[in-house]
Amino acid sequence: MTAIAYIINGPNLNLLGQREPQIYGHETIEDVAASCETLGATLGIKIKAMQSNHEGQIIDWIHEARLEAAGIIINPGAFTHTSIAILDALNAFDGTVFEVHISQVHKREAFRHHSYVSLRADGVIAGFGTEGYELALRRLASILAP
Ligand code: CA2
Repeated sequence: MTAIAYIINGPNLNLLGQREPQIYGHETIEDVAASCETLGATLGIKIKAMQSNHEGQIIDWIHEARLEAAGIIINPGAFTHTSIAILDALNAFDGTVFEVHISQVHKREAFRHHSYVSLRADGVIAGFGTEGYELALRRLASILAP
Protein backbone atom coordinates (compact mmCIF):
# COMPACT_ATOMS: atom_id res chain seq x y z
CA MET A 1 0.00 0.00 0.00
CA THR A 2 1.29 3.49 -0.84
CA ALA A 3 2.38 5.47 2.22
CA ILE A 4 0.77 8.85 2.76
CA ALA A 5 2.57 11.97 4.04
CA TYR A 6 0.79 15.07 5.22
CA ILE A 7 2.55 18.38 4.57
CA ILE A 8 0.94 20.89 6.91
CA ASN A 9 1.70 24.60 6.72
CA GLY A 10 0.56 27.09 9.32
CA PRO A 11 -0.40 30.75 9.46
CA ASN A 12 0.69 33.28 6.86
CA LEU A 13 2.48 30.70 4.75
CA ASN A 14 -0.20 31.25 2.10
CA LEU A 15 1.73 34.50 1.47
CA LEU A 16 4.88 32.65 0.42
CA GLY A 17 6.41 34.13 -2.70
CA GLN A 18 4.32 37.30 -2.36
CA ARG A 19 6.17 39.16 0.41
CA GLU A 20 9.54 39.10 2.21
CA PRO A 21 11.35 37.07 -0.49
CA GLN A 22 14.68 37.92 1.22
CA ILE A 23 13.54 35.70 4.12
CA TYR A 24 11.16 33.19 2.55
CA GLY A 25 12.22 33.07 -1.11
CA HIS A 26 10.20 33.32 -4.31
CA GLU A 27 8.35 30.01 -4.39
CA THR A 28 4.64 30.06 -3.62
CA ILE A 29 2.85 27.57 -1.36
CA GLU A 30 1.42 25.99 -4.52
CA ASP A 31 4.99 25.58 -5.91
CA VAL A 32 6.02 23.83 -2.68
CA ALA A 33 3.03 21.48 -2.84
CA ALA A 34 3.67 20.70 -6.51
CA SER A 35 7.37 19.96 -6.07
CA CYS A 36 6.63 17.72 -3.06
CA GLU A 37 3.93 15.89 -5.03
CA THR A 38 6.37 15.32 -7.91
CA LEU A 39 9.11 14.12 -5.58
CA GLY A 40 6.62 12.00 -3.62
CA ALA A 41 5.63 10.22 -6.83
CA THR A 42 9.26 9.22 -7.46
CA LEU A 43 9.64 8.07 -3.84
CA GLY A 44 6.37 6.12 -3.75
CA ILE A 45 4.73 8.44 -1.21
CA LYS A 46 1.34 10.05 -1.73
CA ILE A 47 1.40 13.68 -0.60
CA LYS A 48 -1.48 15.56 0.95
CA ALA A 49 -0.40 19.20 1.21
CA MET A 50 -2.45 21.73 3.15
CA GLN A 51 -2.20 25.20 4.68
CA SER A 52 -4.32 26.96 7.27
CA ASN A 53 -4.22 30.16 9.27
CA HIS A 54 -6.30 28.51 12.02
CA GLU A 55 -4.88 26.48 14.89
CA GLY A 56 -7.97 24.28 15.26
CA GLN A 57 -7.89 23.33 11.58
CA ILE A 58 -4.25 22.28 11.90
CA ILE A 59 -5.12 20.15 14.93
CA ASP A 60 -8.02 18.53 13.04
CA TRP A 61 -5.64 17.64 10.16
CA ILE A 62 -3.15 16.09 12.61
CA HIS A 63 -6.01 13.97 14.03
CA GLU A 64 -6.95 12.95 10.48
CA ALA A 65 -3.32 12.01 9.83
CA ARG A 66 -3.51 9.55 12.77
CA LEU A 67 -5.91 7.48 10.68
CA GLU A 68 -4.02 7.39 7.40
CA ALA A 69 -0.55 8.96 7.33
CA ALA A 70 2.85 7.42 7.92
CA GLY A 71 4.43 10.83 8.40
CA ILE A 72 3.75 14.50 8.95
CA ILE A 73 6.01 17.25 7.66
CA ILE A 74 4.89 20.39 9.44
CA ASN A 75 5.80 24.03 9.31
CA PRO A 76 3.55 25.42 12.05
CA GLY A 77 4.54 29.04 11.28
CA ALA A 78 4.34 31.24 14.37
CA PHE A 79 2.32 28.53 16.18
CA THR A 80 5.71 26.78 16.48
CA HIS A 81 6.56 29.16 19.28
CA THR A 82 3.18 29.30 21.03
CA SER A 83 1.07 26.20 20.57
CA ILE A 84 0.98 23.51 23.22
CA ALA A 85 -2.26 22.35 21.54
CA ILE A 86 -0.41 21.48 18.30
CA LEU A 87 2.27 19.71 20.35
CA ASP A 88 -0.43 17.68 22.14
CA ALA A 89 -2.02 16.71 18.81
CA LEU A 90 1.37 15.63 17.40
CA ASN A 91 2.00 13.59 20.56
CA ALA A 92 -1.14 11.61 19.69
CA PHE A 93 0.27 10.76 16.23
CA ASP A 94 2.28 7.54 16.05
CA GLY A 95 4.19 8.11 12.79
CA THR A 96 7.24 10.18 11.93
CA VAL A 97 7.10 13.95 12.44
CA PHE A 98 9.51 16.37 10.79
CA GLU A 99 9.43 20.09 11.59
CA VAL A 100 10.47 22.40 8.76
CA HIS A 101 11.26 26.10 8.87
CA ILE A 102 12.10 27.94 5.70
CA SER A 103 14.20 30.54 7.52
CA GLN A 104 17.04 29.90 9.94
CA VAL A 105 14.98 30.67 13.04
CA HIS A 106 18.02 30.55 15.35
CA LYS A 107 19.56 33.49 13.49
CA ARG A 108 16.42 35.55 14.02
CA GLU A 109 14.63 37.10 17.03
CA ALA A 110 14.97 35.25 20.36
CA PHE A 111 11.23 34.47 20.46
CA ARG A 112 11.71 32.26 17.36
CA HIS A 113 14.39 30.16 19.06
CA HIS A 114 11.98 28.07 21.12
CA SER A 115 9.73 25.51 19.50
CA TYR A 116 7.04 23.49 21.31
CA VAL A 117 6.82 21.26 18.25
CA SER A 118 10.50 20.28 18.54
CA LEU A 119 9.60 18.39 21.73
CA ARG A 120 7.85 15.87 19.46
CA ALA A 121 9.64 16.23 16.12
CA ASP A 122 11.86 13.35 15.00
CA GLY A 123 13.90 15.82 12.96
CA VAL A 124 14.05 19.57 12.43
CA ILE A 125 15.16 21.48 9.33
CA ALA A 126 15.65 25.25 9.41
CA GLY A 127 17.24 27.67 7.00
CA PHE A 128 17.24 25.54 3.85
CA GLY A 129 14.54 27.61 2.20
CA THR A 130 11.61 25.78 0.65
CA GLU A 131 14.01 22.96 -0.27
CA GLY A 132 13.69 21.92 3.37
CA TYR A 133 10.31 20.29 2.62
CA GLU A 134 11.88 18.08 -0.06
CA LEU A 135 14.79 17.17 2.20
CA ALA A 136 12.34 16.12 4.90
CA LEU A 137 10.38 14.08 2.38
CA ARG A 138 13.52 12.26 1.19
CA ARG A 139 14.38 11.42 4.80
CA LEU A 140 10.84 10.18 5.41
CA ALA A 141 11.14 7.92 2.37
CA SER A 142 14.39 6.42 3.62
CA ILE A 143 12.88 5.77 7.05
CA LEU A 144 9.78 4.13 5.54
CA ALA A 145 11.72 1.93 3.10
CA PRO A 146 15.25 1.54 4.43
O1 CA2 B 1 10.85 30.05 8.80
C1 CA2 B 1 9.73 29.57 8.86
O2 CA2 B 1 9.32 28.71 8.07
C2 CA2 B 1 8.76 30.06 9.93
O3 CA2 B 1 8.04 28.93 10.41
C3 CA2 B 1 7.83 31.04 9.25
C4 CA2 B 1 6.86 31.73 10.20
C5 CA2 B 1 7.61 32.32 11.39
O4 CA2 B 1 6.66 32.86 12.32
C6 CA2 B 1 8.46 31.28 12.08
O5 CA2 B 1 9.14 31.90 13.15
C7 CA2 B 1 9.46 30.68 11.11
C8 CA2 B 1 6.15 32.88 9.49
C9 CA2 B 1 5.51 32.53 8.22
C10 CA2 B 1 5.15 33.79 7.51
O6 CA2 B 1 5.21 33.52 6.15
C11 CA2 B 1 5.27 34.58 5.31
C12 CA2 B 1 5.67 34.30 4.04
C13 CA2 B 1 5.77 35.31 3.12
C14 CA2 B 1 5.44 36.60 3.48
C15 CA2 B 1 5.02 36.88 4.76
C16 CA2 B 1 4.93 35.85 5.69
